[in-house]
Amino acid sequence: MFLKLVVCLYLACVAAKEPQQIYLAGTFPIMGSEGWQGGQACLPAAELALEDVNRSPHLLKDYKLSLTSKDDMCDSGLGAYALYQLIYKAPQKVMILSGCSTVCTTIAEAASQWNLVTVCYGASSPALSNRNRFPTLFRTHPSATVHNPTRVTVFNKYKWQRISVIQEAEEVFATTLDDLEREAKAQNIEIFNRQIFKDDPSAAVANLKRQDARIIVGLFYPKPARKVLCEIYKRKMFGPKYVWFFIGWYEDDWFKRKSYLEEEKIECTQEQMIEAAEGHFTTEALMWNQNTQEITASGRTVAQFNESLLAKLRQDDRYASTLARNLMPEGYLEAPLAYDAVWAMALALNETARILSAQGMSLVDYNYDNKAIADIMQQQMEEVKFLGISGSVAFSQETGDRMAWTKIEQLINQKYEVVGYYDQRTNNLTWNVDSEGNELVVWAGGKPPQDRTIILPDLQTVSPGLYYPLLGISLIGIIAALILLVVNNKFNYRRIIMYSHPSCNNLVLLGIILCLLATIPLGIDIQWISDDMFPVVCSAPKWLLSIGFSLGYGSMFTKIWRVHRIATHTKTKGEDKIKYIGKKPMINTQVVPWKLWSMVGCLVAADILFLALWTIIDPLHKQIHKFDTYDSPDTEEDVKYEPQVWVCRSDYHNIWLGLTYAYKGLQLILGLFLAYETRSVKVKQINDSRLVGMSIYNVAVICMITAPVTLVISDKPNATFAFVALADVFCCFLSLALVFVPKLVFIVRHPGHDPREREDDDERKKLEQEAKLKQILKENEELQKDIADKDHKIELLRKHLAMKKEQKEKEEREKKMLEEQSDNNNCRLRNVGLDRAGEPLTRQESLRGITVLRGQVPGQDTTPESYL
Ligand code: ABU
Repeated sequence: MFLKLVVCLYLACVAAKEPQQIYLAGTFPIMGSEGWQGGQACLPAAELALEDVNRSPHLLKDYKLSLTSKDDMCDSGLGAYALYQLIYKAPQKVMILSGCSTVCTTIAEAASQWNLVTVCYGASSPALSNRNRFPTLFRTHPSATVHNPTRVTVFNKYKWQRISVIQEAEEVFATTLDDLEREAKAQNIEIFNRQIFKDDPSAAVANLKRQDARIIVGLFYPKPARKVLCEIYKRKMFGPKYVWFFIGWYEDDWFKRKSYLEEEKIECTQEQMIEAAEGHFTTEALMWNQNTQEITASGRTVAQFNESLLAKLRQDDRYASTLARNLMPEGYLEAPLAYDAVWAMALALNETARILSAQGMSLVDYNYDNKAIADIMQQQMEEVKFLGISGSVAFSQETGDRMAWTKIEQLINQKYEVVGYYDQRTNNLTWNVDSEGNELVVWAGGKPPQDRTIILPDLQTVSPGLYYPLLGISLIGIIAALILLVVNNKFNYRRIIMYSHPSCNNLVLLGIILCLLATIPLGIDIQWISDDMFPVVCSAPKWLLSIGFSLGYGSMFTKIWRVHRIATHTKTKGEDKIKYIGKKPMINTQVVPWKLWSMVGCLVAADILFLALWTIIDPLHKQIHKFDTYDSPDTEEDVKYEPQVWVCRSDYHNIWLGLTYAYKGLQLILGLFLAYETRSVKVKQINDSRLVGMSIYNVAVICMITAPVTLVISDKPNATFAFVALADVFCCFLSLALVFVPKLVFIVRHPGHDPREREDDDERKKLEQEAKLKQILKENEELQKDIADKDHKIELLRKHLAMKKEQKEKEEREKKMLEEQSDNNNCRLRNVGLDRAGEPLTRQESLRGITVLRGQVPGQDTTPESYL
């Protein structure tokens, strides 16, 4: 009996022993205006947990767990201040409970210095998963990164590949987006636009619009979210073309509660906010155990917890009125996390107390310098595992994070409807459907929007209405040139062709054909050309026009050059080669064909060399020039058209072009000069030089206008083609008309009889007669000389005779005198003899008037002569 009494007294004594007070320090964001003010519902939930812990017979039975709390307003500065107050002010705190990410980051980093375990119920920042920086931190709130796999899975579901992001400048959101970027990249989804803002999101939203953002993830606290939504409304970034993803833990009426809109001076009306918010998606980690009837570790079901929480909230005047309208205070969603955070701390402390008790210590022995007890607490926290109001609670040793389900909601008719769930552990997206198997998601445009405006290339090619007529004209020109080529060779025996240097004209025609052929690749529809063939087709006009120009213009240039050479040469050295037809001078000289050919050959060779060097060193390739987009005429389709021009360019295109223009320009200018200089010169062997000169004028002027203009309009295929092809066709046709058509017309008009050819015969006869006359005159001259010689001789003879006669007469006179003196009879004999003969004396006269008297002296054989 006595023994029974002693035992009873002992038991009564023990029972009467007061439980030891241990304290938790807590910060709750309640009255702030920025960030998350989830303490409003989380503080009552934590208090509820404390009540349940203290009531529980299995937990901390020798202790009473109390909470000393302060409002940190989700402000890191205030949070730090609250921490120091709570730590430095008695009583001793064993653990810290904290809320939003901003404050949790500050507190958890500092608390480890006091060997304090921190548990955060409302911090989602992925930055908090860094065990090195936050070694004593645990949190019941899932990391915001749990939303990212969910988001990426939804992006994949709707084949959205180009995502934009707008975030408030807070570490929690920055780190969440870093993680989203990693997740997206792993799935080949591009986060192509990331906008950050601090207070005013207008510029950031404007940038999103400007950059054609369509699928946009917004990460911000509720207050900036309202500002963003108003900007969305102002910029009309809602409706069928846009999809917005917001954070899911905002209050259900965050976008339309009048008091918020008024307090925060939101520049949009409630109706506008509702209109802009309609259809947006939210992702949210499941913070409430979905089985509301399941009994949790605390002995409560989720439903009972909810009931008790609401009852507690209703006792608070601040929330009573809104609760009456079924509007929950901020943090209601996270309330189970706060409850489970306290419960987890209690469990860890309970185990720590058990361990300490075995070592003859208790929790009250803990102080900020007691690392040993702190380590036990830390270890026990890591091992906590229980079924909480928020679901299964356990902490990852590496990060202290929770794994959780996420739900996807859409605002349909101002109400959040759960449209799907995502299980991070199994990577499984469950998309809710109605009884007919249709997805619950509602699309404003009847179908999921595109992730970008579809920009369709509008390839600007030469319009067929322009191409085909010019192609037809070019082909006619080619046929005409071929006919003229035949005529030029078939009738090359005719003077009009023979003296026009037909072989040179053949080269002109060949050049014209090449130039006209260039029209084909110049305006061909390049979209049908394969990439391999593109450089060939795009460089073909350059080759054809260059070589064609060198052949055609080069031949004409060479002719004019020769005419100029002959003219200048004749002036200085060969006046005799100039003939006058009427008053016009005509140079008649030999034109050696090889000189013409070699010059044209040099020009063509230079061209081929230049083009070959261009092609080898810096080949032409496709370059796409894009222009400002324009809207599709069909407003229903989300399409814009982007005009594009495919051009043929080298890397150093302008240098090559400059060299080409310089070289060809020189030819053109020189051609012009020579044509002008030889405008009135006629060379018989180049009878068409003046027509060629006229052709050179035309070609030179047209080319000089066309070349610079094409540089300016090179991005306009129709204009460029029209300009180049017309100039090409015009030059070719003009050359044909000036140089060849007159010959053809002449031959047609004079099929067998060429008046100019008769002129030729007459001229030949005249020349022959002239030569004969010359010969006769020469002979005459020689004869004259002969006669003069002979006259001279006659004169000499006459004088000689006269002298002889005189001498003879003198001798006779002397003889007669002698005879008369000696013998008078002998003197008479002579006269008698002559008379007797009776023969008459013959009298003869020479051409020169000399009279010769001849007679026979009787008895003598000699016939004396007498000259008178
Ligand atoms: N669910 C509230 C999260 C608040 C924060 O991370 O700051």
